[in-house]
Amino acid sequence: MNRFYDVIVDKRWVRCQPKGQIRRHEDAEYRLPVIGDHVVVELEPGQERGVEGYVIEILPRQNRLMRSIGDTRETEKVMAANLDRTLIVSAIERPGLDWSMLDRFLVTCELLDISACIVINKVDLNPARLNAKELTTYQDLGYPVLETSVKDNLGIGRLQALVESGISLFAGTSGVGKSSLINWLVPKAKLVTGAVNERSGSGRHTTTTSVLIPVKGEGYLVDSPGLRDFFPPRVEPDQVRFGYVEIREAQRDCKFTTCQHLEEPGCAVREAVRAGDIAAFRYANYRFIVGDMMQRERSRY
Ligand SMILES: Nc1nc2c(ncn2[C@@H]2O[C@H](COP(=O)(O)OP(=O)(O)OP(=O)(O)O)[C@@H](O)[C@H]2O)c(=O)[nH]1
Ligand SMILES: [Mg+2]
Ligand SMILES: [Zn+2]
Repeated sequence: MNRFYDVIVDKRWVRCQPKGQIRRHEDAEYRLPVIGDHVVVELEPGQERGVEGYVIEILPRQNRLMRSIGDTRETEKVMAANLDRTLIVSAIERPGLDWSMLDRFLVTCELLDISACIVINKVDLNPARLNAKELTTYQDLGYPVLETSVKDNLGIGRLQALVESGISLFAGTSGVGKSSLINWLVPKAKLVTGAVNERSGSGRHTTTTSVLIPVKGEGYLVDSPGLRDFFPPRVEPDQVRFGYVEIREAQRDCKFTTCQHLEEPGCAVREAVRAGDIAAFRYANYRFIVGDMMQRERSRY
């Protein structure tokens, strides 16, 4: 695979290729550079057309965003590294909101210790949808929720303030407006954006590779290709509970410290769901993810 990696060296973009040795790294995660990586390059211009250097080492990552892919989610993929935040972008319509996917994304960020923000774009298409009770739930849990419309020029100030430092990854389904939002923040980025299929309401996977875009100040934005779906990387089923802010809090009162909040007696989490203190849709997603992790554990052996 002859992929190129554009690396910033002394404020200048340098086109590089990975050197063979990194493919033999003992940790499979470190065999391919991902966006956001800090790398060691060997400058060697003129070796091959357009190539100015080689990536010889990937420095240890402060964090990395991962997801599982494949029908049985057997493969794990590192999406980006050294992120200061992930902006999970959804559209109010075309395509519409998918709360379970958003939830799986948020849980992943919690488990991997990456701060997550929720961006609801295209509010011009149906402002009334902003009253959805799920959005209030997320706000109450402490997640920043930004409402934007590129078309009506709404919400740019808050978005700008949020991304002015550090690395911000824009992620989400195809067609939600990730590239449009980045163009709005950095007009000279001139990213290609694509229309959404009128009939199916789904995007067309316009962005095909992740790109890093410097933003005024000292921040970087990462545009990424639209995801068809999103599943967390594999964790022990009994770790999923740590991905839920409100479950972490409520489980202190469970009878057993090992409680997974499924059928155990004296479960404070299920009690909180009954009382309406924990949103039923969040708990339902929790059960789904735990079930999925159990299933994956079984299919490994
Ligand atoms: N009505 C409306 N349309 C928008 C808004 N933001 C983006 N769009 C349109 O939505 C379509 C998809 O936008 P993109 O920016 O290409 O979406 P994307 O998330 O980058 O899609 P992929 O690259 O395929 O993942 C384009 O036709 C945009 O013009 C908005 O706030 N309101
Ligand atoms: Mg795009
Ligand atoms: Zn419990």
